[in-house]
Amino acid sequence: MTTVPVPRGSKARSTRARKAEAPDPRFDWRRIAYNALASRALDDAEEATNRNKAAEPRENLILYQFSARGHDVAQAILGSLIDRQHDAASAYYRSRPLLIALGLSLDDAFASPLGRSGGFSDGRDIGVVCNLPNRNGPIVLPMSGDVGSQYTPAAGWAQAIQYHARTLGDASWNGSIAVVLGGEASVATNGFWSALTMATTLSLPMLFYVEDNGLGISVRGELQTPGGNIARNLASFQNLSVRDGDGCDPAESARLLADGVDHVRSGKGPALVRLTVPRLCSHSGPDNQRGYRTDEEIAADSARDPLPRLRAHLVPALLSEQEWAAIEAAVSRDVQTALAAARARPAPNPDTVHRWVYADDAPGTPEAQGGLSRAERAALDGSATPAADGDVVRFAEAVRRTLRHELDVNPKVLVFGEDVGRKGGVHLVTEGLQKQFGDTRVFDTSLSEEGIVGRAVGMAISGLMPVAEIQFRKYADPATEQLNNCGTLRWRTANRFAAPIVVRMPGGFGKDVGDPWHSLSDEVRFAHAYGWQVAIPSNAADAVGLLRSAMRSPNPTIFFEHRSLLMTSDGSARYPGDEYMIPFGSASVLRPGRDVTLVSWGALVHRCREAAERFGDRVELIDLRSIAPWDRETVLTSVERTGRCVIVHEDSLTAGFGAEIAATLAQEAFWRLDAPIARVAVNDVPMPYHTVLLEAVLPSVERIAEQIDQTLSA
Ligand SMILES: Cc1ncc(C[n+]2csc(CCOP(=O)(O)OP(=O)(O)O)c2C)c(N)n1
Repeated sequence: MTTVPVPRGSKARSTRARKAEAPDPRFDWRRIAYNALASRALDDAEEATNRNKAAEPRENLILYQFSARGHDVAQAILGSLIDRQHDAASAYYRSRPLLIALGLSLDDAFASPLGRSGGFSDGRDIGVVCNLPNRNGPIVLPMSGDVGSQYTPAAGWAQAIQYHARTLGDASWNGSIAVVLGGEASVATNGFWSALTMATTLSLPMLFYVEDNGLGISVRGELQTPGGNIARNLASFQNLSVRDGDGCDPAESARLLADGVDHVRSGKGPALVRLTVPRLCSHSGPDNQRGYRTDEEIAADSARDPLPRLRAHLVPALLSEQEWAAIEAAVSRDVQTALAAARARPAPNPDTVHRWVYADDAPGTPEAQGGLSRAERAALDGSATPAADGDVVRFAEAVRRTLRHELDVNPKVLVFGEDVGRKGGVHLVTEGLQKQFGDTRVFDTSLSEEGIVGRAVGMAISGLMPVAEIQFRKYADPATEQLNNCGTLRWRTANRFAAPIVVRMPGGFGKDVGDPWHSLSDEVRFAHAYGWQVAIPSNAADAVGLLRSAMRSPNPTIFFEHRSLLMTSDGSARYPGDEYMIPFGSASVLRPGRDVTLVSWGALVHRCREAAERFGDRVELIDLRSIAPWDRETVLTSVERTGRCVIVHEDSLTAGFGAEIAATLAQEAFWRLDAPIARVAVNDVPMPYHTVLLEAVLPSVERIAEQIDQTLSA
C-alpha cells in the first residue's frame, strides 16, 4: 500500500482519512482512469451527435443512446478484476465502461450505435446491446434487450466453469468466474431470482454486481425490493456473501469489488456487491426526465459524480496533475480518432442480412463461439442408414438410448431438468442415466424454466452440449424470453456467438387423457420463432435419428416428445442403431398413393395411417418429422402428382402450421390442384380433460377419413 506521512494536530485527522483512501496498489489505476474517461468521452460525443439533429448524414443519429455516466468509474474498476481466460461477464445496456475495460475497441464502441458495418452485430442490433467474443481472455456474453435476461446465462456459464474444470479436468478453467451486472430494477425480475437460486444452491463461482442508481427509467428502487436495498434484504440469504457500498467512492468500490471477486475466485461460492451510483443522465436519449425527477434531485446526483472523486483519489497520491492531464489528452485523441474511423465505416451490406439465422458451414466461414466446434462435430460418427436388425423399442426407450449413447461418446453432453436426475424424469425417459453418468452430467434443476434454458445457453456458449428437459410444453412458458433470445443469438451477433442447445419437451394428448396444461401441442410457435429447428418425431426410429442430429447440430433444437407416444406403444419401431441420424427438413413418405397427399406429424401420423388404409393405394401419407425446417420439396412433389392435399395436425386450426403448408401449396402448386386444400385440426379450443371431450376436439380417424373422402370427390 502507498503510505502517506501523518502530521500532528487537527490536520492529522484529514490526513489519516487520506491515508485510508490511498489507491490500492493491486489495481492498475492508470488503466481504470483511462477507461472511465474514455467511457465518459464516448457518452459526450454520442450526446453531442444526437443533439446535432441537423447533422449530415442523418444516420449519425443514435436511436438508442444510453449513457453510462455515473456508473462508469465502478465498472472500470470491476473490469480490471475480470482478467482470466475463462471469465465471463453478462451485462446490460449501461455496461459499456465494462466492455471497454475488457477490450472493446473504441471504434466498435462508436460504430455499433451508429449502425455501421462490423462491430458486435454488423448493424443488426442496437449499439448498447453488446457482446465480446474472446477465446483467450475474458468474454462478454451476448447481451439482450430484456432487463433481467442476463442473469441465467451467467449462472450457466458459472456452472460450466465447474464442469470444464472438475468434470472435464481442464485446469485452464480453475478460478474463473462469471460476473453479472444489473440495475436495481433488474432485481425484481424472474431471471435474477432464478440465477440467485442456482448460484447459491450449487455454490457457483458467480458475482452479482448490482448498480443501484435508484431509478428504473422513472420507477423508484423501493418498488423493486422492499426498502430499496437488495443487499440489505439478502444479508441473511444462505450461501451468498453480500457487500454494500458507495459506487462513487473509488476506494470503497475497489475494496468491495475486489473482496467480492476474491471470494468467488477462491471457490467459496457466489457473492453479491451492491454499489450505489448516480444516474448522471436521462434513462436514454429520448427520455428527458421531466415529470419524475426534480432539478434538485438532478443537482444532488450531479454532486455525487464519481469521476472527480476518482481524480481526487489518484491525484496527487498516485498521479501528478500532468499525468492525469496526459491521460485525458490521450483519451480525447483516441476517442476522436475512433469516432472518425467509425464514421468512415460503410453502412452494413443489406445482401447479408438473411445470413446467420442458422449456422452456415460454408468453407471459409468463421466459427462462432459456442457449441461444439466443427472439428468436434465431424469427429462424431453418424450414419444415414438405419440398422436393419435392431430390436423393437418404444419411443421413450429410443430417446433414452440416444441420450445414453451421446453421453457416452461426447463428454460435453449434459442432460438436465426438473426430476431428470434421481427420478429419471416424470416420463422416465432419463431413467438410469444419472446412475450411469453421475450427477454432474445428468442432474435435477431448481424449478425455473427460465433458469433451465438460460443455464443451457450459458453452458452452450462455453462449448458444452446441453440437453434440457422441460417437463411439459406448457411449462416452457416461463422460459419464453430465453428461448427467443437463444434463437436469435447467432443472427444478432453476426455469427460471433451461437448457443446450440436441445430442449426436449413432451406435449400433446396422452393416452385417454388431456388437459390445458399437459397436452399443449402448439408447435407452430417454435416454427415461428427465429433460429430454431423443430423436430416432432412420430416413432422411435425417427426420434433416434432426429435427436442425434440435434445433439450434433450447430443450431438450437426444440425436440417434441409426444405424450401419447411416451405412454403407449404407438410409436414403437426398430432401434435404428447408435449412429443413426436424420437431417432436419427431410420428410418421410410412409405410404405411397395416387390421388391425395395426406400430410401430418407427431402422434396424429398414426391416426392418419389408419384412415389412409381405408382408401387402398389412393392416399400418399407424408410424415414431416420436422416443421422447422420443413420438407417443402417432398410435399410439393407429391401434391403436384396427386393434385389433392389434406393436412392433419393437433395444433389449433387458426394459424397452425397447416396454414403455412396450405399457403405454400396455393402459391407453388395452384395450377396442379384438383381440389381445395383441406385441413383437419383442433378447432381452436384448449385441450380438455375428459376423454369424451378430448376425442370431440382431436382429429379422429373418422374425421380424417371423412375429409379424405370429401377431398377425393371434390
Ligand atoms: C423485460 C423488460 N421489461 C421492460 C423493459 C424496458 N426497460 C428498459 S430499461 C428499464 C429500467 C431498468 O432499470 P435498471 O435495471 O435499474 O437499470 P438502469 O437503467 O437504471 O441502469 C425498463 C423498464 C425491458 N427492456 N425489458
